[in-house]
Amino acid sequence: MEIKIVKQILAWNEDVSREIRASLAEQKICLVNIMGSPGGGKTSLIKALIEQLRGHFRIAVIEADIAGRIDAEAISALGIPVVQLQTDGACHIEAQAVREMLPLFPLDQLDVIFIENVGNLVCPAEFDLGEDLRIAILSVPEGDDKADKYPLMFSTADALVINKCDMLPHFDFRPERVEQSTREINGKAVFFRLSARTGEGIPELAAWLSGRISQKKALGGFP
Ligand SMILES: Nc1nc2c(ncn2[C@@H]2O[C@H](COP(=O)(O)OP(=O)(O)O)[C@@H](O)[C@H]2O)c(=O)[nH]1
Ligand SMILES: [Mg+2]
Ligand SMILES: [Zn+2]
Repeated sequence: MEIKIVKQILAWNEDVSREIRASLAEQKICLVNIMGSPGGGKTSLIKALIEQLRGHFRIAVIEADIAGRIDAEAISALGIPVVQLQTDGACHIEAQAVREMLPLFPLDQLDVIFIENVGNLVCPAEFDLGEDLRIAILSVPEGDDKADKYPLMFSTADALVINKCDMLPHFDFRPERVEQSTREINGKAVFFRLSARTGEGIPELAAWLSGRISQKKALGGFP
C-alpha cells in the first residue's frame, strides 16, 4: 500500500480545529489524538487497538514524526490507510496539518482516525486538532511522577493509559499515584492499566473506545 507523506506547514491553529470538528461531525468520523513520550508505546497501542477494532469499524491512522516513516510502514503493513506527517523538527502537530491530510483518506469509508502525535509529554497537549478524544499514554519505566511534572497532557486527557504494566514488578511505579494526581486536575478522565506487549487490559480500552465511536456515528458528536 502506498504511503503518502505530508510536510507540516505551520499556520494559525484557532478556527482550524473548529472547522475540522464540524466537518468530522457531519461525516460521523471519530478522531482520536494519542499522546505520550517517545517510546511509551503509542504505535504498539494503535496496532493492538486495530487488531481489536478492525472487525467492527473502518480505521485510518495519521502518523506524526519529526522525521522518517517507520511507524507508518508498520501500520500500512496491517492494510490500514495511513498518512505520514513529517514535522521537519517541530515537536508537536497543529490543526492545519490535520486539515490538509484529511482529504487524502477515503472519508466516506471511515469510522475512526487515530492520530499518533509526536512523542513528547509537553506541547502536543497545547494544540487542539479537532479531535473527539485524547488518549494520554504513560509507560511504567517513565516513572509515576509525570502527571505532577507535566500536568497539561494529563489534565486534558479523556483517557489515561498506563502502558507496560507487564514491567510493574521491575519498577517502583505506583499506578494509583498517577491516577490520583490526574484525578486532582481532571474530572473526566477514565483510566486503563494495560500492556500493549501482552495484550492485558487492551479489550477494556477497546470496549470503551467502541462505545465512543458508536456514539459519534449515531449522534455526529458527543453531548
Ligand atoms: N514490555 C513492554 N514493552 C512495550 C510495551 N508497549 C510497547 N513496548 C515496547 O516499547 C518500545 C517503544 O514502543 P512504541 O510503540 O514504538 O512507542 P512509541 O514511540 O510511543 O510509538 C518498543 O520496543 C515496544 O516493543 C508494553 O506494554 N510492555
Ligand atoms: Mg511510534
Ligand atoms: Zn512542540
